[in-house]
Amino acid sequence: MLKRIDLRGSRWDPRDLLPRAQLDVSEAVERIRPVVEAVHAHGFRAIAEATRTFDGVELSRLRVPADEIAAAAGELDPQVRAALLESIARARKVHADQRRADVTTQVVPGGTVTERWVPVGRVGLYVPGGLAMYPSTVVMNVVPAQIAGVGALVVASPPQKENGGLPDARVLAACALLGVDEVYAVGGAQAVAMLGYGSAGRDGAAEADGHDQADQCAPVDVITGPGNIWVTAAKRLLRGHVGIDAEAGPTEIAVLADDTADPVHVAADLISQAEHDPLAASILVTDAPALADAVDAELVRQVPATKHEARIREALTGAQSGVVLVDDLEQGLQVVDAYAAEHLEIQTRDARSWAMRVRNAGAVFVGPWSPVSLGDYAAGSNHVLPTGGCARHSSGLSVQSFLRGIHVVEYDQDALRDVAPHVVTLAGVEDLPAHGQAVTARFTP
Ligand code: HSO
Ligand code: ZN
Repeated sequence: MLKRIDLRGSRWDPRDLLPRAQLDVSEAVERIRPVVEAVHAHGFRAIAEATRTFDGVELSRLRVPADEIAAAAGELDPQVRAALLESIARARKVHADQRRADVTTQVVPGGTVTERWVPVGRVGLYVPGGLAMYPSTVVMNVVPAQIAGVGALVVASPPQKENGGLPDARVLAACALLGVDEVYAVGGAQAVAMLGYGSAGRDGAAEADGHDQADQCAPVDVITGPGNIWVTAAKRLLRGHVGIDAEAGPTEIAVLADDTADPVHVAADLISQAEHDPLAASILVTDAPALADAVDAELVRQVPATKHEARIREALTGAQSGVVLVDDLEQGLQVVDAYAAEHLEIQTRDARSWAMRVRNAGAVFVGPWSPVSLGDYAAGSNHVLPTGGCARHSSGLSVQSFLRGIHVVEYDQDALRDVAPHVVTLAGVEDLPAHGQAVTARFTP
């Protein structure tokens, strides 16, 4: 079922052999620009208008009442509740250890630089409604923000006609379990614009429409969370005005395996991420041709039994998926490093030591008992990870994503006097003598 790429004995650059799906966001940016500008200008009036047009819902207010959020948690299936609570507890445990301490470096006697890690003031999390509705993603975004200590955390999610114009009940329940009580029933580009600019508007239209203080969404400093192409486009448009997380592309799994891997497991794992999206990439890199054959046979056996067979088949047979045959695991490591997968499984002898040599991957899953879907839900790790090769330069979502490092510089008179000649010299080299004078003025009577 998987296309085969044979790199044995070859000197080809493996990067040329694994195409990635491309999404054209720039065109979508032009389409949503008027919506974003209208929300900036008119606030609530424009949000309500866009919601009428795109969601077919008449919004009388934006904010979801607290009792509706509590009710959604109350009605949650007990098994789902227990699973979400376990996922939250494990994620909290891992993310709590990520919190960086402030560090003071004594540069010279009397001269220090302290790096303070300061949480972002207000964070907006966009949660999609409809098809790609993942309560687990609410957990993965909210937990690191809360542990970072952000001042406020608000959620925006599209109103659902079936839920009386409220966001999806499972989204509301996840918010309740996480202690998030500021939730807005707004979706799409208008939600991103509302998070970035607030709902008050600048021209009084919102006020004239009766949009009162209690219903207002104040602007946030950072927006995170997945979304469709319109949401992604709106985030791209607002980047700079607010902080934005990485753009999420179709999900990816690469498996580096040798002849000890179990083809049943490997096939199941390749299928698991293909289930997300017809554009998802599933890649097996192996030095064992017999394993490649066995995995393929397993795919042929397992795929017809899957619930989302059509999109799984499309993903597995797409240009972005395949088996790469390599001479040995050393070459395999080069291939997976060049690919820089969002998720990388190592199913080999001595898996841990191979895993520790990986340079580029969003997250690495080691050995036969650590499948990617464990990480998607309940390993404690974060599942918001860099896709499209961005693992070469970026990390997944973490506590760090919601902190800023501020350098606090404190020198005393002697420490400044000592270094003054060097400052003057460098200021001279850059033809900025006033910089040097700002130091020397302190020592000239
Ligand atoms: N594998 C997805 C996350 C996810 N899986 C959510 C299931 N629900 C991207 O890491
Ligand atoms: Zn997944």
